[in-house]
Amino acid sequence: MTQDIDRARDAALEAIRTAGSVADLDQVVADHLGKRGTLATLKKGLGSIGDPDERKQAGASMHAARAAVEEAADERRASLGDAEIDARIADERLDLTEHRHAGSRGHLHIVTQAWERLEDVFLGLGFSVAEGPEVETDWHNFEALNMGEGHPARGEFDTLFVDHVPPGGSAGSTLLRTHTSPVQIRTMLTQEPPIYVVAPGRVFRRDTPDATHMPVFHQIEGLVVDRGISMTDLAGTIEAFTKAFFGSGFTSRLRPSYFPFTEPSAEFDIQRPDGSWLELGGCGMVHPEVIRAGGLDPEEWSGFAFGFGIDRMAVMRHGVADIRDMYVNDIRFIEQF
Ligand code: FA5
Repeated sequence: MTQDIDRARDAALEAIRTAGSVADLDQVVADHLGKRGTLATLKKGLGSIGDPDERKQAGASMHAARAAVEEAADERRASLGDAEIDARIADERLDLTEHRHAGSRGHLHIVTQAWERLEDVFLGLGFSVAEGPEVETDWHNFEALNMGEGHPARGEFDTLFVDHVPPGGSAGSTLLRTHTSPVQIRTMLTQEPPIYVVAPGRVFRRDTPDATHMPVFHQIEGLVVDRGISMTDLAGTIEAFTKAFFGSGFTSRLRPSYFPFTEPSAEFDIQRPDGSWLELGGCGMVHPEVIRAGGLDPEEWSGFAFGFGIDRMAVMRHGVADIRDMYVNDIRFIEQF
């Protein structure tokens, strides 16, 4: 009997050792220790051993065998469990590190790239870069640009005002610039003509974000003031820019429009190689009143100005469907450009 018990124990121990999973092990335990298992069946036979000493010895062997099998099963379960948990963790592991390229140094944002390329193209056409503040006075942003108080065109710019009253000024006279056009005034007031400048920068409007609008966006302004400047110079500059920036397959056109600070005024569109037209921005001959506000004599000096949205331009160049995509900072979007 004792030999049978030892054999059953060894068989159980071997099966435990080779069990490949916790489920296998459960089956092995059931087969050997369970109610109908090998050891249980032998245990039932203990009562039929006639000799008390032999029965006692067989009982002790049975006890030791079950203890050995249980202990071995517990150990194996622990190590199989650890291995399975490790395997499951490895299997279910999510790569939360979005930045996958070790050593990648990143790059400039799509709008910054467009901004810098625009500067490069205009520098190549002989322009220099001018700047102005983002927090502006009502005078530079509107008044000097021929939009006096109550001018209906002011309503087209949903203006964000700054809670600041300058010395000698009045409430509501400080604002976030609604366009880059005030840089025209600042440049004329500080530079002697001839003036050939572009002024890229951030502008602000109380616009609700949608596929083509942001409340904070970017424009680039162009201003030329010289002697004998005409609308032809404006059209020629726009055309040279269009070809340099978009490629030789692109062309441009001017359409009559209205801005208080230019006369005549135009919208300019570009034509893509597929023949479709896209509106890019506004332009025109600088209004004599604006030349005067810049401290210059409109009898002596004439000029043209233009302004367009850098964000819209980046959207067009890269075929981005929604302008907001450029500002949610999803690395999967940003990485593409
Ligand atoms: C102006 O801001 C004029 N200052 C442009 C100008 C300059 C005309 C010099 C004449 C001479 P407008 O409001 O149309 O014009 O804006 C110019 C461009 O800015 C638009 O064509 C568009 O490309 C861009 N833009 C306007 N609003 C938004 C917005 N909310 N989000 C993104 N881009 C915008």
